[in-house]
Amino acid sequence: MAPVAPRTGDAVFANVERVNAELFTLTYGAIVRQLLTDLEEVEEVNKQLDQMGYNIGIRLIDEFLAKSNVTRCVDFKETAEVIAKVGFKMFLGVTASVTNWDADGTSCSLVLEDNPLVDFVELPDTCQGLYYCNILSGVIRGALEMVSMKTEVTWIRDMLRGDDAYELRVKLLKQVPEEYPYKDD
Ligand code: MYR
Repeated sequence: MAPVAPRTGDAVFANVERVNAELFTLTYGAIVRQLLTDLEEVEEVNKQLDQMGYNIGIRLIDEFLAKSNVTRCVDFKETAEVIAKVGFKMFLGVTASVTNWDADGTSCSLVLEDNPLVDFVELPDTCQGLYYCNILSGVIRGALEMVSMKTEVTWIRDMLRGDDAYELRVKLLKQVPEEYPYKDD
């Protein structure tokens, strides 16, 4: 019998990460399914997923800033790149492309070719109108609000609805200037 070769640390870690990712994906699916059962209306499920994401986003920003060492972005264009390349990588394990900027640089699209949230997912016809990944729009909205940016985040394309990619539109509505905490005398 061939001896059992010990797996290297890297191989074990990669396996643990894969299992964690699958567990995360399946858990998210179970949450969506439960919301569909409890709330019945797909519109209500969309709202609830967005709100859950927002609640996560307002907390997750601290972890993001602490772990990423990202400093203040010079403008919204840099912020969008940071979300797409650093934020998505950190929390979803994938990156997004930033495209379709509007003329004044306050609206852009984040396009995901690969979306781990939808592995194993197939939506039945009864779920028409569901934005399955709506938690993500809420996360981005919540996280940005904590760094003084009010945004509107909406889905433009969704592969679960037959589109060719996942595309989120992020629109900067208002940048609240941070207050200087001390009074000048
Ligand atoms: C700043 O200018 O203060 C830095 C702003 C960086 C904001 C980054 C927000 C990260 C959001 C992560 C979203 C992950 C979605 C899965």
